[in-house]
Amino acid sequence: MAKNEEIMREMLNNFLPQDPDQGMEALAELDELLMRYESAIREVRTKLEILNDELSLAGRQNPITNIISRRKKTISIFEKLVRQGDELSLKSIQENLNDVAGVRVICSFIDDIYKVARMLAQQDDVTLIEVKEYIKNPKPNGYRSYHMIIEIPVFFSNEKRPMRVEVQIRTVAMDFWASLEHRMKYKQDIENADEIMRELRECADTIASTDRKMMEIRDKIPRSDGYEQ
Ligand code: 0O2
Repeated sequence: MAKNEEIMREMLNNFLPQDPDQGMEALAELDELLMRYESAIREVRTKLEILNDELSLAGRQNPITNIISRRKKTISIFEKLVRQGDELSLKSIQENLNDVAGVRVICSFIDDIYKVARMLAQQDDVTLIEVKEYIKNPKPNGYRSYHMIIEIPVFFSNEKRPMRVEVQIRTVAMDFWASLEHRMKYKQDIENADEIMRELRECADTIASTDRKMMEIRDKIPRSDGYEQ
């Protein structure tokens, strides 16, 4: 049996009640919860798309170049709960995991990141739960990104549910770096790992100074549409 399947079986055994009827009910409830996270992702995407459209209608450059989203896979949800030493239950998923729903926003310039973050956080149905500022305080490996955990109400047929979404905002260059660096996470016995990490760290610094330089250059080029930067 494949390792993932084995882990999944073990986790489901712990998660599901022994009684088959109750087990089916628990699975249906898990499906429903996951559907709710997917709905929350759609809401956050729509908010971001509207902000971007509005800014582009006003004749200014779009702050957002791309939006990517994902709902964490069921096995990764269970694995993370086990890793954190948390109970395997629906309540535990909602209380202990902030990243079941994830939205990644890619911007052209560093100041766009803060603009988008501010605009999103100030909407009155958005509650800002946590910010991780990895741009001003990069991780030791060079990782840069602005992370927000937000809570938004999602309306279903019979209730309004607050749902948490992790929003990661970064520049195109930061995203390029993070995608390559992410490969290191799944390579345990890679040759020259120290050397690769040192090179990645150097690239992260180069990217950070290029991102800053690009803003400076942008500000020197007059806009042709008469709008301010
Ligand atoms: P994956 O595979 O992308 O889903 P928490 O989520 O709060 O329990 P943590 O690590 O404190 O855990 O949260 P943090 O620092 O906000 O990181 C959350 C996500 O940011 C990660 O999710 C990655 O997507 C991204 N990230 C954080 N640090 C790095 C890094 O050093 N390199 C890269 N490439 N991405 C990073 P996951 O679930 O760890 O990974």
